Amino acid sequence: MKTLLRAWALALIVVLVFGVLPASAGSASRTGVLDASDPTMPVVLISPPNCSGQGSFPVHYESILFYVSASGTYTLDLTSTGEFASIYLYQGSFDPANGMANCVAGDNSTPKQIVYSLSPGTAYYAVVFDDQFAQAGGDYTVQFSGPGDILFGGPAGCDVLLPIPSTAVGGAFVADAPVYWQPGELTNPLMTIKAGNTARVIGQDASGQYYKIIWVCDFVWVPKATMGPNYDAVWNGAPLPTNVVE
Ligand SMILES: [Ca+2]
Repeated sequence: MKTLLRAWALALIVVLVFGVLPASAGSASRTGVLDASDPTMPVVLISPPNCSGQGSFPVHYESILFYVSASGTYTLDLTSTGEFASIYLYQGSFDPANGMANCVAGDNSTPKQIVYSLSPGTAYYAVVFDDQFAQAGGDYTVQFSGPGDILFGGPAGCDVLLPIPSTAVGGAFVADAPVYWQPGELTNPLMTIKAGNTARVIGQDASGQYYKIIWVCDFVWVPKATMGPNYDAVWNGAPLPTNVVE
């Protein structure tokens, strides 16, 4: 697993630092298994191609975080054991308890396919769920294709694999944040984190102008003015760290 994460991280670095596109330009696929070990969310009802409302029936799901390297129309094709699974697309962030928020597309018809216009610098979540009452699960494959590269940010929650200092505090983006590899060194092509997302804040730089945060399984920097406290139930508006880190 760690090797896979490193490979993804390396692909991101190659693209962002060197502007080089991976060999698999324009298409990529992810496979998975939905079963009782997966988390559940209240089902979001679908009127293809839209999400139409969140119900209460708990369904097992897996979320696939991905980015694209070029603007344009992308296609997500879902195949699964006996067509047991259906798919949602979330833009910017994904909160399973608040499933209508940011749900920009969904399909439960056959074939299961989402066609949507995507942009670089935005996080997308392809959420595959068990669309059967029995919740018996099965195997699935999502095939991604489009004009740019598809970059996987790793499984949701991969930040737990990074060494997180005990002083880290959850913060929330109050404005769209340009991402820096180092203080003063913008990512190129520019990566932007949209207002409303949340991230762990590690500390600030010596100049006091940037926060160091964890984002997509890596440490990056954002302008301090783009972040504020996270007022959720976990962080409850805790002040962001003022310690200087490198
Ligand atoms: Ca699973």
